[in-house]
Formats: sequence, C-alpha cells, structure tokens
Amino acid sequence: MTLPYQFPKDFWWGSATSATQIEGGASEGGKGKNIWDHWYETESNRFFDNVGPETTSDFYHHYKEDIQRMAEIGHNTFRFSISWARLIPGGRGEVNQEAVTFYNNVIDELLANGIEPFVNLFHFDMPLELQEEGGWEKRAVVDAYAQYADECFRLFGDRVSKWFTFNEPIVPVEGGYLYDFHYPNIVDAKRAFQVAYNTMIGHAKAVDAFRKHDVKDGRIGIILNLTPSYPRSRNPADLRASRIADLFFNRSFLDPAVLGEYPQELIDLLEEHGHLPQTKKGDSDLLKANTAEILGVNYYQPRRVKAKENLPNPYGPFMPDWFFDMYEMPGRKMNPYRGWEIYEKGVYDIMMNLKENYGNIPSFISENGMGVQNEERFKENDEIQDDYRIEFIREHLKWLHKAIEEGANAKGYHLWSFMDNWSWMNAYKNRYGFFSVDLETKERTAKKSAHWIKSVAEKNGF
Ligand code: BGP
Repeated sequence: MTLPYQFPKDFWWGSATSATQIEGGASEGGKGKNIWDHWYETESNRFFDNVGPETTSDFYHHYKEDIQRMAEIGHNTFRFSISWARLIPGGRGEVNQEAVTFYNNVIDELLANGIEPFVNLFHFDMPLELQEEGGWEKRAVVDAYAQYADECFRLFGDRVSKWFTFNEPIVPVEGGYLYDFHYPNIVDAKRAFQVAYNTMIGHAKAVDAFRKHDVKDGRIGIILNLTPSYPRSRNPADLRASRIADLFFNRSFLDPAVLGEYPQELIDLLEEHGHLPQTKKGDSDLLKANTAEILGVNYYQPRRVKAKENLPNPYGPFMPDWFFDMYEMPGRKMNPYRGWEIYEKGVYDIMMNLKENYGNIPSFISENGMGVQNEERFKENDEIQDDYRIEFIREHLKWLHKAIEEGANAKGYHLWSFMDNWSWMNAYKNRYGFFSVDLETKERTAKKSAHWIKSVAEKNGF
C-alpha cells in the first residue's frame, strides 16, 4: 500500500548530534581541551544555569545502549562528530589511541545495528592550543585541520562512507567574531570574514585529502544552516535587503561549497567596504576543484528581512547589519517554547533552490527540530507527550515530500537530536531529543515522538 506521504526507497531516517554536546568525558580518555572546556573554566556564568560540557548526556559511557535505542526506533543513519581535541590532543601531532578505540567502537556498534554512520569533522570545537595560535584566522591552523581530516579518513574511511567537513561554519563566525556568543568573543567584521574564508579553504583542503583515499562509495560534503530570506514586501529596497541577507548568511558558504566560487555581488560589497579577506595564490583553483558531493541542510527558521531605515553613521562593527533589519511578520507561527519562528515551507523553498541553482546536489535535512523549555511539564504516565514535536516534524516532512515529488534530490531527514543534550551557551535550557535524559542518573526515556518516528521509519512514510 502506498501512503499519502511515501518517501523514496532507502530514505535516510535518523538524527544528529555533536561530540561536545553529547559525549561528556571531557577530561577522560586522554582528551585535550577545546575552546568550550576553556571558556567554561574561565567564565562559567555565561552558560545557562552555570552548566558546562563536562558530562552532558554521557554518550562516552552510554553509546552502546544509545545505539540499541536508535535501532529500536528505526534509524538507518546517525550523525555524530569526532572531537578533534579527543583524537589529536593539542590539535596536531600524535593520535590518541584511546580516542581511536572509542570512535571505532561507536562506528562498529552502529554498523552491527544496521545504522550507517555519518561523520562530521568539525562542530564548533576548536582545540584550545590552536585557538591560542589564532584559530581559523591563521592558515597554519587550516593546514592542521586538513591533516586532522586526513587522519580521520585513514583511520575510519574503511567503514564510514559519508563524511562532512563542517557543521554550520557560519556559526563560529557569527558567534566568535561578530555577535559575542562563542569564544573567543571578538567583535570585528573584517576578522570575521577572514575566518569565514579560511574555513572554506579548510573545507576544500579536506575534500582534496578525502579524494586521495580509497573510501568505498565515499561521499564528502558539508552541513550548512540555510535560513531562507524573505523580504517584507516587493518594493526594491526590501528586495535588495533580502538579497543581501541571503548573500551573507547563505550564499557566502553555499556558493563556494557547492559551486566552487563566491558570488560576485558579495565580493564587490566586501571590497567596497575594505573587508576582503587575505587570499593566497591557488585558492580559487582549490575551491573550484573541491566542491561538496553531498549537502546537509540544517533548517530551523527563516529570516524575515526589511530595508534598513537609517544607515548607521559611522558604520558599526557588524557589517552584515548595515544593509537590512529583521522584521517580525504579523501572524507568523512561533515555537512558544524556544522563541523561533516555525515556517515549514522553508524546507521546500530551500530544496527547490538547490534543484534550480545548485545542480540539484544530493542533499538531506541534516538538522531540524524543536527546542522546548521545561519539557517535563508535558509528562503524563512517565512519558513526555511531545505532540508539538510530532506535528513539527510531520509538517516539515510534508514539504520535503512535495519537493521530492517535484524533483528535488533530497535523500533523508535527521532530527536534532537523538536525545536531549548540552547546547553551547544554552546548556540544557531547550530540550530537543526523541529521548529525554535525566541529568543526575543519565537515564534515557523515550518521548512520544520516539514511538511515532519508529512507525514512520518502518513504513517509510505516513
Ligand atoms: C544548531 C547546531 C546544534 C544545536 C541546534 C539547536 O545550530 O548545529 O549544535 O545546538 O542548533 O540550537 P540551540 O541548542 O541553540 O537551541
């Protein structure tokens, strides 16, 4: 029987996580420090409830049972990230054998349970020593990253075929160099663009290294948080504002990653304001030759944009903000528990844009999800009744399905996240998982959505 929303054969059902957010064991197993360990040690008050990443959901000790649970709810794929500071403490040099054993165990356990591992190399967690050298602002750090990537392909490429160079590379730029919500808390647009540019050079170098390995059915790509930009009106000023927001927040990564070059309009804008990053001879060829073969799309919310009413004079440090303002669309649907707009059709718009303008690159929804504060209040008979999450996923899936029907090359859907986990400055404020986690005992409990996704995955639709 065909269901109203039947997905293509071998559709990827799963969820996404990241090392710092789920592993814990931050000072176990020979792991070096990354910027999160350091920032928490020095400024714990910047984290919600003063909670840091030392233990989080403790996947480090619970991975076996967690992977069993993934299999139970029908996952056929699962994304995790490798902690650079765990694998290579200090960021370059010797590989830490305990870390190799840990990641080997995770990969083998996934495969034994019929779950394909999707491995991401960098999810905001720069080794501290490399940040102290200047982080992504420095080419030497980019080279260290390429070596780390190469090491990962060598160690795990015999069993892992899907690889991602970065998760949301714009976030460390915005958080660390523009808007002060990530370490190193610098506010400087020129440096921000250097970081953004160097990250893409790192991506291209990692892709280049990957192609020198013989990874069976290997595919390498990148995961971007795409926030479709919608103008307040069709008047030319609003349209321009929206186009520029799209240039900065989507195309500054999407174009070099998928097309191998930056949009000319973005280059012109940066040049006009003296913000062009330093480049090296050969960079353009490197970018052009090493584009992504697969694209992960993290989609949470759209960006509603209107023209700037008054241009700041003098211009402030936040270059992107010189050109547009955000705008709250009347009647928009909100996630009342997190404060983000919910606009399910965004999934469709993103996928059709990829189809029309980005060569219909194979893609998937690599994160989508609903953060909820104080989720325990929805508990009945020992189970969190997260009907709001079920509805959220279902409505996004309907639009994804429509895009596929119209020819989009979308291969799967991953929820953020498998279980409740620690989130950057927000710590445990917003819960996202199919499973809740008791922070004291680390006990995991399925939410209603876990049972629902199991039935969807089993029927490959709904
Ligand atoms: C994405 C990140 C994830 C995760 C998620 C939820 O941007 O890739 O790491 O944190 O957002 O966001 P938050 O925890 O801030 O609600």
